[in-house]
Order: sequence, then C-alpha cells, then structure tokens
Amino acid sequence: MRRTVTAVLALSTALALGACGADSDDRSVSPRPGQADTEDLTAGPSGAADEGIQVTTATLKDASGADKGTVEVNDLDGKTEFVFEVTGLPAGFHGLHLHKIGKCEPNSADPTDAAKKGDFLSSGGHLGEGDHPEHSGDLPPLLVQKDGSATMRVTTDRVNPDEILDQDGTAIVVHGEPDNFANIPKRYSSSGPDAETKKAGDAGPRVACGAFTPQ
Ligand SMILES: [Cu+2]
Ligand SMILES: [Zn+2]
Repeated sequence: MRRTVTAVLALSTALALGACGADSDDRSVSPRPGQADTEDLTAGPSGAADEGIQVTTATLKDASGADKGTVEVNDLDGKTEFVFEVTGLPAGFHGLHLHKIGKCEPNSADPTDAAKKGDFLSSGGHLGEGDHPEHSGDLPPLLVQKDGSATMRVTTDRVNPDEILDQDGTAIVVHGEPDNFANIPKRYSSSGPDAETKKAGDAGPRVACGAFTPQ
C-alpha cells in the first residue's frame, strides 16, 4: 500500500516537473512501477525548487571594513528569501534584522538621536512599524559555527523586495548577541519587556552590516 502511494507521488512529481519545463532526466519522468525510490522524490521537489528571481545582494562588513560574507535577496513571488553565506564571526547566535536605511557606516550617528554614536547606527532602527519582534525586518538569528562560518536560507512574507530597495535602501545588520524576541517571562518582570527590549530585542552591538541600495 505504502509502495503504491510512493509511486503515485513520484509520478505526480514527475508530471509536475514536465509541466513546468524543468529539466528532468528519464528516470524521474518514468518511475519504475513499485520501485519509486526516495532519490526520485528528493530529486523532484528540492532539485527543481523555484529559485525565484534575484533582487539584490550585499557584502557584509564589520566596522573595520573586513569582509564577512554575502547576503542574497530573492523574490519568491509573494515571499522574500535571504541567503546568508557568512565567515569570520564569533560562534553562537546573532540577532539579525533589516534596518531602515541602506547605510553601513562605522561610528555613525543614530538618525533619531544625533548624540548617540556607534558602529552602523546610521542604518536606523528595525525596518517596519510596531514593537519587536513584529517589525517587518525582524529575522531569525544567525547561528555561527565554531569555525566562524554561517549559512542560512530564510523566507519571510513580512517584507517585499520593493521595501528593501526603497529610496534610501535597507541594511542587513548582524548583532553581537542573540535576539530575545522580547520574550521576557513574567517571573523576570511583572510588567513584561521594557521599551528598550520592545525596540530591538537586546541583541547588542551591530557587528556586521550589508547595505541594499537601489541602482
Ligand atoms: Cu538589528
Ligand atoms: Zn525588531
């Protein structure tokens, strides 16, 4: 019974592949009855995954200007995909957000408070309205491995490519600390997260930044 279901699945995958014109090999268009193997299934959906349309890319740099990797933005027709390839960062979780302005300037002023200066502060606050983590620019944290590298592919329907490439652009910012997503249990504070936490999730300093700017 299970075999039959698997075979039907593989066949429909193959038909779907054929229908959308994806390159398919003979094996996937003609599954052997009762012998549909998992290879066919994985080669189907993942191998022919819609890669979307590349919208823009950015190079991540730290405050000294050292290269820390790349971020690619793809339009998946209603969703936006970010592909991170990062190197040379401290291991562990790092808060990750889109910030309002496409500027990555070390020791720069916060646009809402000129007296406040720090690395990449001129990129402004998180993209979007409301409290953290409901900002449209809030993303899952980046997990950096022991060797300092990180790879992540993440999809969000909170932000579209036009907003990323608006007039003043957008910055992708990697923070020095994990993001707490304003998840502060009541046993720590009966009043819940404070204004600071609701603004940015206590992700700490901005350690790397990449600017998306309209061409
Ligand atoms: Cu941030
Ligand atoms: Zn936020």
